[in-house]
Amino acid sequence: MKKIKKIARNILREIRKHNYIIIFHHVRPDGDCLGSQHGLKLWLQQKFPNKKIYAVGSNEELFNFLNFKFNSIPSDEILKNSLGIVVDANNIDRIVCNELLIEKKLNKLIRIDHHPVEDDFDYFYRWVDSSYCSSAEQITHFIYSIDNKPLNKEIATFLYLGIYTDSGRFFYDYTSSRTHELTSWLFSSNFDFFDLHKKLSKRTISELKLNKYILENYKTYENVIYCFLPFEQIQKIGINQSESNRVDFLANIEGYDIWILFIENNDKTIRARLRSSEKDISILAQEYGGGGHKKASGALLNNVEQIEQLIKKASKLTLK
Ligand SMILES: [Mn+2]
Repeated sequence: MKKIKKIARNILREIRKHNYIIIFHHVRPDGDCLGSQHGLKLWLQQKFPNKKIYAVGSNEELFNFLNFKFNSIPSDEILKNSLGIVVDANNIDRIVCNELLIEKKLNKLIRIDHHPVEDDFDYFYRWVDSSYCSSAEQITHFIYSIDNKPLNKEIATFLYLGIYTDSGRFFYDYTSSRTHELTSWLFSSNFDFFDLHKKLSKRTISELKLNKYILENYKTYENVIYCFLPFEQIQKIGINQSESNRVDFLANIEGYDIWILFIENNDKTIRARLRSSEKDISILAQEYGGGGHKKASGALLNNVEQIEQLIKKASKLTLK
């Protein structure tokens, strides 16, 4: 508790100094970066009604049933005087609206992230801690350490979205007693978690078709199970790129502790979604221009030939 108080003090000090705060999310958004961004935005707006809090970017149609309110890009004058907060992201090319950071230069920039990855930007302050299941858990902890009375329902919903989705519904091993304690506190706001669960569980016919394709076309190599999803298939099934990201269809098959989905892009490059139940696949992902968590990483391949190469390397990974 002592540590979080210190971190919160450091972040709060910078927030207090700035009248404008701009919160950024990462490319190909997910529940965690969006939930963190909008939960933090609404809380800051409530706590500091005289400040102007901006959420920049887009939810790209994701979780449209939630009321994401994005702001347009503020003027150069405002940008110059503002504090930027990057949530759930590290490298500059992973941040949406990064041109604001590269060209315009905000006054100061803070990174709040649970990815154990070094970044390549001149952050004024970093709170990077991979013991958190999600950035939303960090934001929740930050808020709780400042003010632990029940949140308003909308803020609780956003933060819970991030925790629930990034922890794999409290499945992954970085789900901790702290995760549950903070979630318990979120529940005290009486937000409608059941309604959210139902909406998050909805599946479409396109997803069913995608599942069918994967079930019919998966391959195995030693302990690796994988599937290649050609771009023309994605189009045929009628799903967008982010919906096609369903590596979980290959998860937890006995005898296969690594599962990978390869998704071909329009330009023939291939996004690889790597998962593992035991081994650290993040280093392999880094070799292929990606990274992420030990057991959940992403990479970008230049061509189909690299698939076989990556699979062979994956099969040789050992427990460390
Ligand atoms: Mn995350």
